[in-house]
Amino acid sequence: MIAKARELAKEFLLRFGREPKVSRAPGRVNLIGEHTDYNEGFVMPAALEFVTLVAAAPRADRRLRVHSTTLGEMREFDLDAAARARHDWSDYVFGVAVMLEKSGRRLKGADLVVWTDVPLGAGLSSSAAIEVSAAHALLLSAGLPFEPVPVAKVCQRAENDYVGMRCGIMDQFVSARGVKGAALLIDCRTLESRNVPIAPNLRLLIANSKVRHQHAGGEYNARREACEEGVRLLRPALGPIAALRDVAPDELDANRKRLPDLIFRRCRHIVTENARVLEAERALKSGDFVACGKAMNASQASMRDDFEITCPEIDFLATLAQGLEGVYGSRMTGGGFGGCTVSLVEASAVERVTQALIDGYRVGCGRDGEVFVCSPSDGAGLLPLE
Ligand code: GAF
Repeated sequence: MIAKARELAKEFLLRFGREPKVSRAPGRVNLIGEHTDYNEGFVMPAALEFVTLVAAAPRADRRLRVHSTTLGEMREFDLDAAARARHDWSDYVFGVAVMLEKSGRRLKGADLVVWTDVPLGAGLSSSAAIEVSAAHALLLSAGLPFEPVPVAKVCQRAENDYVGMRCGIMDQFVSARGVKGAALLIDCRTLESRNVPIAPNLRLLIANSKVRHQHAGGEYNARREACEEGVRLLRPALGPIAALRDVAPDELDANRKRLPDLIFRRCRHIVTENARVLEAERALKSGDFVACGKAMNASQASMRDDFEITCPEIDFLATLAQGLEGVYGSRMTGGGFGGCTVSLVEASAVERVTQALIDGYRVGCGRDGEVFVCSPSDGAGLLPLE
């Protein structure tokens, strides 16, 4: 990555005629805890080695100029002019700039060059990676500190209010605050996190189905609304609950008749998923990998049957992995409707499992997937160029 950062710095020098600093922020894989973040519940993601780099240097005025090496496009933005989303990649950068300023952080103008190797549209949080990396670069250019959790909240706000996606805090949090060699158990209500080390004999294997359903954004927001509706309907029975985080699985069961079946099933996914995240944390910390795998498999079934956010290709990959020797558990990771699965695998089985997934997917779904091992990495930071 340092070689890539140097290359990017050179490109910056050629384009803008001065030396930049290079910020990095990773994408993520979520081990377990899907759609629980905006229900104020628990999640357990890890930061990936795939990152977005932003080379940046301050300007004397209040203009931002951003070049994407991936798309070969340049966009400009005036920090003092009215903010208007353009509905393209630059919204992630300018949205973050707008929200940093709204949070009281006075920015300087800057030139930026962006590069990424986070697979786009694969459910591995390419958007959080660009937001957090841009935030790091903009703050550095302005001589302001990068505080991971507050900055993650600003980036989430950029996505909610500028880009228009009602995401939770998970992706930005782990991109800002991830820890090498560990997943993070994040309490999305208190925003406290605990490191959950991944044992040396384990590997996180990601299988990219290369399927992405077009209506994913609308379906995501619809799931969020269903959860909010569940809370409204449960309040008369359970008192002043703020979110599904406050509902235990047996309380939900006891009030089943208060909810339409669809809303009940959406809520059941969330309340049981929260319990599974805590069980997976316990299991990983005590070396009980079989129990962790069981929780992952149950999560996959719940996403498929209750929350209905999987798709046939993802179900195929997860079921295939679950039946292979050396695999403890497998499930879809991320927002859903395509993207990737994550499997917890014995290190010694990685090659065999990888081949079985590639071959099986081609035969079973007629598609070429992609499988890679993920080593949990650190969250955002400055890359040394020396
Ligand atoms: C997307 C969102 F951005 C996250 O906040 C989270 O809700 C996730 O989907 C589902 O767990 O990545």
